[in-house]
Amino acid sequence: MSQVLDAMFEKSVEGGEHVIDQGDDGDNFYVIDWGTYDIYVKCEGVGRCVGTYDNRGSFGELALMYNTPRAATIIATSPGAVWGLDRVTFRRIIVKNNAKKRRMYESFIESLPFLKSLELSERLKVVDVIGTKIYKDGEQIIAQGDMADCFFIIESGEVKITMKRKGKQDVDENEAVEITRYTRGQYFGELALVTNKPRAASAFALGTVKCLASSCRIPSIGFLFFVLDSVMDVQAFERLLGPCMEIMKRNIANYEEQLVALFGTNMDIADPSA
Ligand code: 1OR
Ligand code: 1OR
Repeated sequence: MSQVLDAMFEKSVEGGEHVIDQGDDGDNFYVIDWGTYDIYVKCEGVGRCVGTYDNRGSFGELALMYNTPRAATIIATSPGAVWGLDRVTFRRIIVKNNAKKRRMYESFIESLPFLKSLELSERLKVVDVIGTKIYKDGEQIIAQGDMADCFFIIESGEVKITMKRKGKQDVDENEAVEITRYTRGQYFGELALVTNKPRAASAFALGTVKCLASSCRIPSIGFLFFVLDSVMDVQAFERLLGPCMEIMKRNIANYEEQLVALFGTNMDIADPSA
């Protein structure tokens, strides 16, 4: 941690400034301190805005991790500041850490049915952006109604998913209905990322649970989590799991059928246009 902190430098950014240009060689990895940034990707020569960062997140890791040209252009849409980490330090720490994680998780990731539409190399990239989180018995992992920024795959233990009835969002968790349980190899927390809506249900650990997850970010030290643990944020989720989206959407259609069966309403968990 101290190596990373020592190596990081602050850089002020003006509105309109290109922090990264697509096609360039990678020099630094950046963590947003503040400011808003657009992500542009060229398609047949024309730049298209594919996403934004709003006062948090990080970018510029791909070119450094995979020795490839910059995959996108990042333009500040307001004044702001970023923390930079140079390529050499980034590679020394992150790439070494990733190699360790790949050795640990390769066979587990390969066994996950919902990732089967990804090539092996793409699956290994999923490993690069996840960290491990351990929850104690009874601990809440997801709270219904919260905004989402991460997604979970269970490595061990059991997770209970509960839901409050429509119009009763304020009631105690005790009055929530258990709707399903998940164990090793299953995932949850994808719905809010796919639909861009608040969490549709709550998740609790039953016994000790170990998840592969993005570190749910604590704003002030969030960037350290990224550097040390890696986060699977919304952008990384879309970029890496795009090919699995169809499987996830099919499963979401199942949630809706179950919802009607349980509560007699579809509660609008997924926007049909999403
Ligand atoms: P980099 O080193 O290639 C540009 O420099 C950075 O933009 C890249 O690392 C990522 O950190 C960030 N596709 C590629 N790069 C992206 C994307 C992205 N989003 C953020 N970056 N897509 C957008 C996904 C919402 C996929 C577009 C097809
Ligand atoms: P999320 O990001 O909305 C809560 O956070 C997670 O619970 C959700 O993603 C799913 O991964 C998971 N309806 C909605 N979410 C569900 C459901 C579900 N089951 C699991 N999750 N239904 C249950 C179907 C067996 C339908 C409602 C009864």
